[in-house]
Amino acid sequence: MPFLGARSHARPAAVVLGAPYDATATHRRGARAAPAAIRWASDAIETYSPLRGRDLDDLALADAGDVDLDGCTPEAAVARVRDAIAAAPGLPLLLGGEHTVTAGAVTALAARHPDLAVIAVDAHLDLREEYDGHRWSHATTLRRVGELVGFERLVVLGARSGTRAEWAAAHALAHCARTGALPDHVWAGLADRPLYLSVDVDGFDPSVAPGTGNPEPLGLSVSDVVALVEVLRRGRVVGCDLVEVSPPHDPSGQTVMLAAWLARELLLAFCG
Ligand SMILES: [Mn+2]
Repeated sequence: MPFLGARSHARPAAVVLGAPYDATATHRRGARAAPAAIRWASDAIETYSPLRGRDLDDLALADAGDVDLDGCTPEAAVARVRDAIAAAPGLPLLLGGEHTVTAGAVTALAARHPDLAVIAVDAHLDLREEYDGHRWSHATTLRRVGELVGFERLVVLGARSGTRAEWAAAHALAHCARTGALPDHVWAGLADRPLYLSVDVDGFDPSVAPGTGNPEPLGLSVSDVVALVEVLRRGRVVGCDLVEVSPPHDPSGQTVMLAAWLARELLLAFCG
């Protein structure tokens, strides 16, 4: 079942791509079920966004299905996502899967846009050098992303969990804050660059998005993230993702519904 409003197009302007992978999740697995669950939930919402005054039916939106990540090591999963994103025409929206898959998308887009900057919404800093013996892991993703694009081109919003060493490393970032706001001087350094937005759903408060592997109190509201999207759409977003939704930990379905809604909003905000 494709994402809401997606059809086959000769030249799609935006492409939804699933990355059902959760092999490095240590605490609670389940994110591999998210792409299918989010597509299913998208069928229950409208194609029209009153916030944007736009309709998904106005976009040439395609759904390229899922990247086959069965049995992949984290390195292989990142490489397969990289290749799938590199081959995707138009603006990619990657539906994780655990946060590890973001590194694949950023690798592909940084090759196409050498001055790419990355804005991550995440409760966790994900700046560990390695985790459980793995360099590629949900807990090291933003370290790998920073190595790819430069830590001075990486912003983390909603950040409120990390080791002492990660918080020390966060000083090298362009910006890192528990809130979702982008200060003017930070935005000034990003506004002219191609941008990638990675939304780890645990950046939201657990009261808003309980269905995730590692929920953390004191998170962002939906309005916070909508306000961030409103700022970013004034720039040039060339790709985005939504990761770490875990349907088995989402008993009411509210996190999956939020994810489907947010996916629609991201497509309508960033697809020209
Ligand atoms: Mn996280």
